[in-house]
Amino acid sequence: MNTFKPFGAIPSERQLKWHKLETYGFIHFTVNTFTNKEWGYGDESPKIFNPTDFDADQIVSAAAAGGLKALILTCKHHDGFCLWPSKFTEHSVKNSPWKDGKGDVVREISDSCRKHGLKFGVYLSPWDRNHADYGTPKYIEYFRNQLNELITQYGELFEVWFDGANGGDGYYGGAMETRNIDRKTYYDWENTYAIIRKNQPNAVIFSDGGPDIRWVGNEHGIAGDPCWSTLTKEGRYPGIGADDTEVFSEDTMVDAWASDTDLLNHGDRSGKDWVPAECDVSIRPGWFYHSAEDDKVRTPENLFDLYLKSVGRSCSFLLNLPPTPKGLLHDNDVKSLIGYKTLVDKFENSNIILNATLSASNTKESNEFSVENMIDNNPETFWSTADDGSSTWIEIRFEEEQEFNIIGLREYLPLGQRVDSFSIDILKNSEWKNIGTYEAIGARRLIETGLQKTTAIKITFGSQVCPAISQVGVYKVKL
Ligand code: FUL
Repeated sequence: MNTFKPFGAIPSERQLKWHKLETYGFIHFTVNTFTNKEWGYGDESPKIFNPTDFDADQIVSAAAAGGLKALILTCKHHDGFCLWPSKFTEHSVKNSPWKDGKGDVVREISDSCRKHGLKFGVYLSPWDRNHADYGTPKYIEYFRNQLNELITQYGELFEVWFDGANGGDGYYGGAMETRNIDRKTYYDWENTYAIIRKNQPNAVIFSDGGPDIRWVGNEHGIAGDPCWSTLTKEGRYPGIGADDTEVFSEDTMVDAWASDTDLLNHGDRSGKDWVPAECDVSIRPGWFYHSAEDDKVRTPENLFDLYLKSVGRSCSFLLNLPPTPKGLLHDNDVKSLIGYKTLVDKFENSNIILNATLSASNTKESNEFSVENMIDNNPETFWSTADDGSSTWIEIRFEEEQEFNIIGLREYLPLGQRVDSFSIDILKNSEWKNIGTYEAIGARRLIETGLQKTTAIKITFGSQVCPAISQVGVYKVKL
């Protein structure tokens, strides 16, 4: 529709689809759910995996009620136990008493996701503390065989998730030793990614090194301010930030990436590639279910705050929901999730932009790029100005004084992240008063301005090329 030249790195088709999801969930479920651990050593008997009331629909419908658009399941965590009956190992559900060894958690969750209109993704831990061959080329064959099963047998996937924790002590078929691998070369990532590209061209691949989606550098669900969607991918791979001599453990794993976390948290404005961040966090302190944490479930208010600090900083919000040993989500988690969705809905419904009159410093050519494009609810249309890259602005005027505490903006992503900075002014006693200056917009920017009262808001953009703004909103929520 336009004659624009994109600015800097731009997203791929699969990344554009992913950007639309914004919030989705993680399901951490494995032998750890039954041993009350976070990381299994790999020596757990498959017999302990026996969820008495497993109900994929209860889990998926709760996620849907929380507004989540997709789920990623830990098909295999570091302990190596497979939630599907893989042909390539005995260490799976086929040797557990659950459904007499005929069950398949991956099948049930993926089917239920489709039934409830959610997309489905897989977590396959590259590290396997159970497998005797871990550390040798034979394990890579095994790992790829498993990847192949997951990407060919469970329908379309939206995301494939690779953890950076690779190597350390484990059971390893009885060897009970520490095995370290060269994270850069061992998995031959380029050829491993190629298997996914061939079978699941729409799936984004996640790791702390990209290639499509990057880790945000912490497990608290909080993106940096600003958080650019760009970064240079060259030389990056899962586990890149980790010190190779580091032996991972449950306690040190997050700190292990310390050297790289700042870059992941903020991105790089001059990065050559589009690699947006995903903010993962659990609804409870642990990734797996522990009954001792039943009263430590995040509140709806806390989840909404994380939404503002993830989706509102141009990233996705990946919220973990761990099933209990019964194979269900706990009531406390479900309640919180529904409360959170109510807050998100209230926020969206508080947008008063349709009561306003919009104007701008100038508008590019015809009506095709008019200010109305920012309030038409159509992500494919946008406002833009003459191509001079100087500072440009929009004005939002109300007939009567209005209260607000959040300003929202979206850029039209196919043209790249064009805006460097923007500042917000409000009209006070006939004069403009600045209430803040910020960097980066991207997929969605939500700015908490503190409670403001005014009849007019002016947003001035600083950019090297004309901006392409697809949405503006003015909201008032209880924070
Ligand atoms: C980490 C893992 O080690 C945790 O157990 C969890 O799966 C989290 C999402 O990623 O790196």
